[in-house]
Amino acid sequence: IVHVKINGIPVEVEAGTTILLAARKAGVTIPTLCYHDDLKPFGSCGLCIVKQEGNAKILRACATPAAEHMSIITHDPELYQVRKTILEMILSTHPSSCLTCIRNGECELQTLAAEFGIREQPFDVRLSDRPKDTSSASIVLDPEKCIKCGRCVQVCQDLQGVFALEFIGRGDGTCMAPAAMLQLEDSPCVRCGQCAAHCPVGAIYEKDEVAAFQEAVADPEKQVVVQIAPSIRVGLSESFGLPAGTVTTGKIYAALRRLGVDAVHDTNFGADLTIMEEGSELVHRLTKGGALPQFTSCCPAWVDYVEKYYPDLLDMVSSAKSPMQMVGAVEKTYTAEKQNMDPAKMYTVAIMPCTAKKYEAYRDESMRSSGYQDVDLVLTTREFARLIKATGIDFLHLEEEAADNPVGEYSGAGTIFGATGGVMEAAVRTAYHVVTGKELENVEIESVRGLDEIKKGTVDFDGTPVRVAVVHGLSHVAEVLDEVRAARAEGKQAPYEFIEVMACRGGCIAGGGQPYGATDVLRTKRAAGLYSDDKQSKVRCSHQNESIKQLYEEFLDKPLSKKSHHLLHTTYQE
Ligand code: HC0
Ligand code: SF4
Repeated sequence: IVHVKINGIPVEVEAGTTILLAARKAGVTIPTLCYHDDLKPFGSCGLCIVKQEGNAKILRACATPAAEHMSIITHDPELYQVRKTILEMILSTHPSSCLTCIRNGECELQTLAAEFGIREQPFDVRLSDRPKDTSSASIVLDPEKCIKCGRCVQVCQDLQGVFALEFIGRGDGTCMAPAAMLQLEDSPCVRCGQCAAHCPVGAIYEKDEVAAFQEAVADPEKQVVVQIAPSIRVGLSESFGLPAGTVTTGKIYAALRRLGVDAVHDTNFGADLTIMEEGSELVHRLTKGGALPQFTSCCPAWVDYVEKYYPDLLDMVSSAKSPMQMVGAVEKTYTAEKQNMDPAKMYTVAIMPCTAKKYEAYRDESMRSSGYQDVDLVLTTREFARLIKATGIDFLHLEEEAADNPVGEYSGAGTIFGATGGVMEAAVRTAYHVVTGKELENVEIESVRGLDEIKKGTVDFDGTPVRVAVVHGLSHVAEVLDEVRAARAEGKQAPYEFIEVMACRGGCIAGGGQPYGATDVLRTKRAAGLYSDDKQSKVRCSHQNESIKQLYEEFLDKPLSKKSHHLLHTTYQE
């Protein structure tokens, strides 16, 4: 324990705590632009400078540990002036086009410029002339807006282990871009969008497709059918000022109807369906033979990663499509048939916490199994929030409504897909039943919950141990993949039967398209929202979802049937 004073306020912190975090504990906010709770201090912006009483040295609060009896001054007229000058210098290389920027109202630089009352530009303005990179289906890179804070590079390299982005050039000409100035689409980018979620300004952002949604709704020839991902119900609330973790499912359904859509569906139904297919696939591999361990396949950034970096393990990736793609395929076949809709006129939209889902919808591999593009459009949570606001919907006061069945019914297992470990927990609830014929007494599998990077456990299937692992944050997956690869090279099976991988830290609740500002505190609250929703559900296992049972009876026959394979399974690119 270390005792320090922040502007005279005594605080106690653990040894090694930075001055920045000690100040937070004292209720003092030190301005920063490059610092982010998820990342190692980088010290590039210089805004967090503070003074130590009795010492003329200026310290960077983000990177300096608080030492015993330190007395720190975080704010005084001189520090104010230095910070203001730093901001003015940053603004001299940043366009003032806030009104037309996607981050307008949500930009960390804009907020600081407002707080410091910057009214004029004392320095010559020098803007980058590098063009925007719009090559990716998921994200846009705008070098002109880049303030060179380095967050995106750290996210891409350290948090995700992808190395698509790096610092290029020196001095004034420095920018963040793929190596060799490749276009994003030609780089190793897996489109997870974590760079966009961590960018403090509008230099990297989701591809905005709100206009396509509005056009579809206005087109009398189109029947717009919308599904919402598990994490939307817990993420959107923050865009409307509600506390993190607030679940707003019923209001979201109501908002969609006000937006003029023709049917309201839920990806959670698809999550239940995925469990039926993926769980049966696991049981098939365990009992009839097949590559083990089996990996989950619902995260498109993870699929992209394994295709690019570990193609030799692709036979271990479940062939089940993601819930989003399953819902799209079911909507344009089963639902169309049942509700007398013309699939050619159906326009299927998915509201997702994820930028990679935009790319997944356009993948060639069997994503047109209905005969049409199964999912026509993907909007992120942030786009959806803008759309609701722009339509004048008073979201907070909407009466809750229900989704349209059958693709609106779901179990609690479907809901928890959005948090790391959720797919595994949902799969175990059902696989246990398939293998033993019994129901789990306690469906809550605590060992796979929480933010530990690699979670391992063994589940007892009536005497048969099933070894599972859960990984989130792509930089941690290599450790597990290397273990699996090494075992295979020796002709053995790595010590797991089933492995869940989610590219984003915390899972989809903190996806690249969710409201800004995710930290572990927020991730825990969002996950808690999903787990409490599950707890309140009457049906908690995918195989108990009546609409899923009906879908098999009326249409698919059984999991892994010929029709299921055609509509609900896919292949991968080596
Ligand atoms: Fe996810 Fe999904 S849980 S990937 O993390 O599996 O995006 O929320 O919609 O498809 O269900 C994202 C979230 C989904 C899918 C589901 C899965
Ligand atoms: Fe998208 Fe979820 Fe994967 Fe992140 S973890 S890339 S939000 S599917």
